[in-house]
Amino acid sequence: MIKIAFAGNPNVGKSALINEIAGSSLKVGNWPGVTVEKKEAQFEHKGQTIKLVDLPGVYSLSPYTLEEKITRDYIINENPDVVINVVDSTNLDRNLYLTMLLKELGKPMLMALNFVDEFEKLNYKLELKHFEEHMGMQAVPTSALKNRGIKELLEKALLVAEEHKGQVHSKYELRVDKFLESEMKKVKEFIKNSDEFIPVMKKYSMDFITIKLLEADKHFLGKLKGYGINKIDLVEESIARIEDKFDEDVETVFAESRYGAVKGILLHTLKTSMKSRLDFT
Ligand code: GDP
Ligand code: K
Repeated sequence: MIKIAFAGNPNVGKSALINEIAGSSLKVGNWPGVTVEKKEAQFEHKGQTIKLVDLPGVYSLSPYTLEEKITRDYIINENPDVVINVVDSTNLDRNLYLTMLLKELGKPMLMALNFVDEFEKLNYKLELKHFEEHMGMQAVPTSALKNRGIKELLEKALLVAEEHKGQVHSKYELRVDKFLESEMKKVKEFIKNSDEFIPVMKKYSMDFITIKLLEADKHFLGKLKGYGINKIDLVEESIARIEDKFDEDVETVFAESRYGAVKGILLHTLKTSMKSRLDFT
């Protein structure tokens, strides 16, 4: 069975896309123990069983709101073969922050650039090839409303799944600030050489472990205690260097680095026309 999870901000068209792909096989229930709606579909396609899961719409992946916890835990624990990140293509600067967070989880990913019908009405242009290169994943323009790009989205998702067969984590490269990157490298070296981290690495991506350690994420540090891992001097030293350099806490530094990466990518790949700009002033 190929499991495909749909993740994105609220109202980006996740449900609509799943509806288009799955049609009558769609079932609506609740996530275990909570009243958050769960949409799932299972069907046969070219001799394979395909399962689609609609994750709750979220802006972030902290473990503190119910929706974010469901989305984050599903992706980490249930090992979907592909995560399709659905974005509103007319609102990329806002939507891609979550994309950066999803990438940190290190699962095979594909992007659905949804609302392409609206995107075209606005006369926006995206250099798709460059955008894909910078984002480090393939992206398919779709419109759930006009039934465009739907078949291609499913076919590409199956290819991404095939490419990553038998491996839990992808080898996607994160774009972060150069200084952060060098500090992350030191922490990664340490993790790779520590036996206690072997079971942790089976579950979490290297980027996720590293960033959560540097952010001193209370929730994640609590989980590490369960693996017998406590305070790590090398990490503390890295944290001190980052805070000293940026004069901000590490969580803020990483958040700004994600926004910076998104801004840089859009600056080089997205053109909003003069005409549409004038229309809105
Ligand atoms: P979800 O919260 O991500 O599941 O979003 P929904 O699937 O509920 O879609 C939110 C709204 O956007 C609904 O009114 C959809 O009909 C509409 N919608 C979804 N996809 C598209 C699209 O590609 N183009 C346009 N114009 N509307 C869309
Ligand atoms: K909705």
